[in-house]
Amino acid sequence: MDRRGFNRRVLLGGAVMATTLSLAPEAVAEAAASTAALPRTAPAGGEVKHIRMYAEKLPDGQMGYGLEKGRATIPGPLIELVEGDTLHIELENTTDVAVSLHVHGLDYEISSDGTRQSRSHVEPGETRTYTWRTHTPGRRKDGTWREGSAGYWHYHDHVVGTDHGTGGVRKGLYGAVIVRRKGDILPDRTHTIVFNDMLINNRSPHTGPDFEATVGDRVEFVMITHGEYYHTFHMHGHRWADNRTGLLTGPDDPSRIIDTKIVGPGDSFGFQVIAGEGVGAGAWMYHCHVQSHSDMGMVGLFLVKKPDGTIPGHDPHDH
Ligand SMILES: [Cu+2]
Repeated sequence: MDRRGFNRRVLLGGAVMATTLSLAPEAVAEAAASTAALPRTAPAGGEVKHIRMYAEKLPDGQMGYGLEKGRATIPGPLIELVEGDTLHIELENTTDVAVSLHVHGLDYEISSDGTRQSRSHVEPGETRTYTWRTHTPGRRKDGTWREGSAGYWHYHDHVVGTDHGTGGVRKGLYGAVIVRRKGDILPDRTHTIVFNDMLINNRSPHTGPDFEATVGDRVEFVMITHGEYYHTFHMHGHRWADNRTGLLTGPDDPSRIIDTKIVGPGDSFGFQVIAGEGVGAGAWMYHCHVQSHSDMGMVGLFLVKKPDGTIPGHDPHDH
C-alpha cells in the first residue's frame, strides 16, 4: 500500500492532525462518512509554525529533504499552509556541499531567498532558519485588488552544482507547498508528482510512482516540473478545472475542464479528483503525453480500488 503521500505530509493543521492521526479507527470511519456528505474545509490562517528540515545525501547518490535525520525523501515533505500563516523552517545541512531552500509564490525577505548571491544558503554542517509568510487577498490603499498567497507552489535548492541549484534539483532537492484559502475543500490525501528531466520523482523509468485510492476518495495531486524539458501531464479517466484549485466553484465558473496540461521547468499546479467518479475502479495511467517521453517511461498508475480492495483487470506487477 502506498503511504508515501501520507508520511510526507507535514501535518501543520490541528484539524488535519486530529482526523488523520489521533482518532480511533471507528472515529476515522465516521469522519470519512461525514466527509462524503460535506467535505472538510480549510480553517482561517494566521498561525506561526515551526519545523526543522534536513538536507541530506541519499545512499544512491541522490539528495533529499526530510523532517527527520536519515529520513529524507524525493520529493521532500509536503508543506501545507493557510493564507495568513507564517512558517519558520530551520534547515540543517548534513551534506558536504552548500545547500539552500528557495520557495516559489510565498512572501519572504531576501535573507530567506536561498541564493548564494544573497548569502542565504547553508554551508555543510550548519543550520539556517528560513521564514515564509503568506497573506490573504484584499484591497490595496489605491483601490486595486491584491491576490492572496493561495496556490500550488514548490520549493527547491538553489545552490548545489550551480548558482541556480541545477545539480541539487537534478538530484532530488525539491518538494511541494500548498497554500490554501480559508474555506478551500480539503482532500482525503495528497500526492506530489514531479517531472524532473525524463524522470518522475527521480525514480527509474517505468517504475511509477503509483498512487492508491478507493472509489469515491477525494484525492489531490500537486504536479511540479523541473529540468530541461517541456512535458504534457495527462491523467486517464479523470478531469479537473484549469484554475487555482482545480475545482469548479459552481455552475457559472467559466474555467476550462482539462485532462492534459502543458508544463515546463519551474511550473507547478494542482487539482483534486474524486477517484473513479463516473468511470469506476481501475489502474488509471497518468503520464507525460509527449509520445517519446511516455515510451521512455514517464508513466505511473493511479490505482483506484473498489470498496472490496480489488482493481478490475489489474495485474499488480504491471506498470
Ligand atoms: Cu514529457
